Amino acid sequence: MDCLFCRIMRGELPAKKIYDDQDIFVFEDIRPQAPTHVLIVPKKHIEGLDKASAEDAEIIGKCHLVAAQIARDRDIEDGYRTVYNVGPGAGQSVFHLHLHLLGGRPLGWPPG
Ligand code: DGP
Repeated sequence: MDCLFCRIMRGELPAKKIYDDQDIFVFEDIRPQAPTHVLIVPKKHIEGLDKASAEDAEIIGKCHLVAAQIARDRDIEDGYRTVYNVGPGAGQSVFHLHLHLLGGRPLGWPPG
């Protein structure tokens, strides 16, 4: 499939891999917005949270648990954020579901 993140996961494009299992691939964001900024990506091609269905519930939950484990490993549990940008109005630019994990600096609220 001609999808940027599918191509990264197939190894056709380079990325700094953090974690890989049968369901999930994690790599460093190419334009980090915080000292930790990684993308947690289900291997299943789902275009975005708005396109997910009940059968995707487990993988969506697993993405969050992987995020929590990475935050633990990186010792950023003082404060981190997980984010799905959904739709162009929220800044979604890659239409393959991905959870942002941001941390390692103070995070303001509300986000922009
Ligand atoms: P979003 O805007 O929510 O769709 O997030 C897409 C993120 O993907 C954005 O933070 C930048 C990142 N990104 C885009 N292209 C690449 C790439 O080729 N490699 C990596 N590692 N990250 C990318």
